[in-house]
Amino acid sequence: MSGVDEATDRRFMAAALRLSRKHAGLTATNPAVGTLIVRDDGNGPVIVGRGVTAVGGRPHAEAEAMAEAGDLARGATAYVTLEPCAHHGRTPPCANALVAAGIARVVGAASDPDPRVSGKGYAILRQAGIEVVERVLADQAADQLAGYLMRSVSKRPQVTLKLALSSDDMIGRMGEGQIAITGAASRRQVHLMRAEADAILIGINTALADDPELTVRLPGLESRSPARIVLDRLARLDPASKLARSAQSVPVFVAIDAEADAGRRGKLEALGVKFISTDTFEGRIALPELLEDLAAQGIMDVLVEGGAGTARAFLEDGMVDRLVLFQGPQPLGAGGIASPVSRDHMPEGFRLLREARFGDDAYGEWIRDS
Ligand code: AOF
Ligand code: ZN
Repeated sequence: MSGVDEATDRRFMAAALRLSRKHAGLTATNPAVGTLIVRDDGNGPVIVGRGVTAVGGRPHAEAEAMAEAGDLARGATAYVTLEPCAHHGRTPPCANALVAAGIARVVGAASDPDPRVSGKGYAILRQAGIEVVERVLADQAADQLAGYLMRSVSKRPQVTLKLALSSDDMIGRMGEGQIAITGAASRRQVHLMRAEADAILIGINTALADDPELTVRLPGLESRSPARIVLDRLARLDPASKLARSAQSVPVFVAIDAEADAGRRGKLEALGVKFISTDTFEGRIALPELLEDLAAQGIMDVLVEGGAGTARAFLEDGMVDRLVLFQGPQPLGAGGIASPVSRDHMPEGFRLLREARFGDDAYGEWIRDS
């Protein structure tokens, strides 16, 4: 398939990137990768193998795709969203497996910063005489793999801060708990974001005021709820809360410090709640250290869902990488809690990545230029 035009390569890479999202949020500690094996026997290109990184991270995407392609892999092109691995981990290196299967051409999107792989994966392929094209839809791949790349390079997860704003840039009303600001279409989108994250994080004030469940409640995706983390220095989470009561089915981690009361801890522990011991600084959990800890456990993508205090803490510490705003059409007016950010008040260094509409709500996504 030499001499394939660039548009065809981009088309199949786009398909491989879409495919890779299938297991986003399910592959930690590994990145969610996609692979397509495509061959052209004279009648145009045909997909003969599809693979995504398996749930739990192994087998890798390439192995899954080649298993489907079988002998049809010989002479075919492999589209890989991440440089194929070069190391003997718990599975043999994908680069060697591609060579052994007789793949003729490999088209890659993102390079792998993992020092065991970086550059070596592509080198193995080239040494075996395989034609390699790198960086096809590289920006799109870097966007999708942002959490993995962030963890590999900066040793912390990517933090996405999501806020729902009223038309007058408020995020709620004092003492009123959960109130509807955005509509059903936005809600579904938020649940999809949850499904693709490794963890959802909130502050104890939101946990006490709203009693949220923070699970994925989309038909067919109910099993995709990620772990839930509460910043709760003193272990004040109510044992009768939805979070604590559902800890057996979806993990709940409470980030505490040394002052947390042993009795409170015991009650939560009996319900299956787990604890993360953290350092505090001026009465606040040290976020950089907590994030480092989460990264060390393999977490790549953290979705911060509020409230105002937690959002502000992450922003002030410079720990927000991606900002997502859902803005409803109605004002909240007097008594509203002002959002720490809005369309017109973006923290410095953020640029608009995409905009959309969900029902009556406006959606905007900004990322920090590193
Ligand atoms: C691939 N294809 O689908 C993924 C890759 O612990 P291991 O042995 O599974 O290796 C983990 C590393 O493999 C991870 O850090 C990253 O470099 C790569 N992930 N590689 O060829 C895949 N998920
Ligand atoms: Zn691999």
